[in-house]
Amino acid sequence: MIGANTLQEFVVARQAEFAGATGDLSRLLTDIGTAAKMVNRHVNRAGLSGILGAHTPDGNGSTNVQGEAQQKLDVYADDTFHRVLQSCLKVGGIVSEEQPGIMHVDHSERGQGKGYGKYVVCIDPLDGSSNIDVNISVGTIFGIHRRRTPLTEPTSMEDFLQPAKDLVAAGYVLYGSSTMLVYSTGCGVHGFTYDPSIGEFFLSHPDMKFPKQAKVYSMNESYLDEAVAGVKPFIKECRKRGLTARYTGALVADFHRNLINGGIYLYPGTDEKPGGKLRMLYEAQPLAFLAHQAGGSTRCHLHDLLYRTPTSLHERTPLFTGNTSEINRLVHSMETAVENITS
Ligand code: P6P
Repeated sequence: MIGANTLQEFVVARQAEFAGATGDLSRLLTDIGTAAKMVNRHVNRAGLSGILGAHTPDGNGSTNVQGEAQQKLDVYADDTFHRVLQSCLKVGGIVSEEQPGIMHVDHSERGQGKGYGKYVVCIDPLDGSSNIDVNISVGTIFGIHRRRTPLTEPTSMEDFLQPAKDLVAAGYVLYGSSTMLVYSTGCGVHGFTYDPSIGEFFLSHPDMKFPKQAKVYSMNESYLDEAVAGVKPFIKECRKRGLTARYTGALVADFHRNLINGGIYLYPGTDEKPGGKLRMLYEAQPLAFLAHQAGGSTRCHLHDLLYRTPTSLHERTPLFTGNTSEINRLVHSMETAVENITS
């Protein structure tokens, strides 16, 4: 892609490869890049700009729809992405980890043309926010679906409750030692590194693929004993095979490292929480889409997560994602464990 070095240049240049592309998705992806720059500025100076710590609107803490304590940066990131996406004529509705329901975006209210945009966005504005106060990486995860309902109507559940295989685009922003935006529109996975001195994302990782060999497994091993059958023997086998354990408490950071170095991320269901912790719409599904595009695989226990249709906006799911060879080993271990239990 000669000359397409910035995110905007690259997105527009690749748009030409889609027959009938109108530029709407390119505009939406560019707007997400803009919101990421705004959030990045605050994440990088959180300690200086009084934006660390819990969100206390009335002197008390606040919790999101998940019942999780909200950090100030959670609220800032959610507000920022909402504000930018709301002004994008291509967006008809938004579902966010930080909001209970669908946020409809009616452009006719602001005299900006008729009705609602043709895309919906599912977003975790700031994933791993408990890492903020201790200066460890955090991230944003997003998925974009084409609406299924008429654009003259407000967005509805069926616009959002779609399988990951039907995503139009997905990606993440990693606010780490450097800030990166990684996305796919179904034609490979491409990574861009932010240069704050210029205020642009530059193409740094074209066509990202999982390496053939995995080096890492990522799991909070305090849950190992209660994990679904087959996970524990798999982890023991990983250790024997010399895989290194790395777990940051931020899904985006663990996924990104495993995409570059080769690895598998596991957040299984347990006896107490069979549905696991992570959310389908704005954590598991976008990463499943990216993993597939990068030659990897994703399972929610034994099922291929790409084909699972969510039944609610904040549905949780067990999540195993990474190198296909590791996913296949894990699935074999879980199937064997089930056979042993039932035989
Ligand atoms: P635990 C962050 O809250 C998150 O959603 C993921 O980013 C992360 O991988 C996981 O939960 C951490 O959960 O239970 O290990 O603290």
